[in-house]
Amino acid sequence: MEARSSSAALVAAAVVVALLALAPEASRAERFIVGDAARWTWGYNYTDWVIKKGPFFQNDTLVFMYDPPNATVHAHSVYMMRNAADYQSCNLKAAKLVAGVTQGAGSGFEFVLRKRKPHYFVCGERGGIHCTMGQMKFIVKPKSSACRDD
Ligand SMILES: [Cu+2]
Repeated sequence: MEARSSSAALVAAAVVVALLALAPEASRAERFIVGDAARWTWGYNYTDWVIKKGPFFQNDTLVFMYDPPNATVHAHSVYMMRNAADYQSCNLKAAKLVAGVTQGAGSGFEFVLRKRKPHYFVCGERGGIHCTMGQMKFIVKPKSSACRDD
């Protein structure tokens, strides 16, 4: 009886140690609402937002929040540009749809930064006008999660 309960305690202790070992990795990834209170909208400077919020690390999550189109709200979306040139010129021809006009509703659309490459995010609405005139564009290049020690 005594031996059984102490081995159960050992197992419990081992589980706690295993969970503690996992916890830092999980809790270190951060979650960002793109634009904070402004959310994903026309006319906000997301390039400044990235400078203010960065650096970003691998496995951080970006949350894009925007209302679905209705009588009073313009549609927004999220596209990823293939390269810096397309990003600069807001050329959507080769862009990849990340989140459609209804996907930013509710708790928003979550994008996990899994790769350590530049991510060129833009809004693809109105043929690129939200990107050019509306400043709905930003670049994030996540650093290795191993570098997160601040
Ligand atoms: Cu837009």
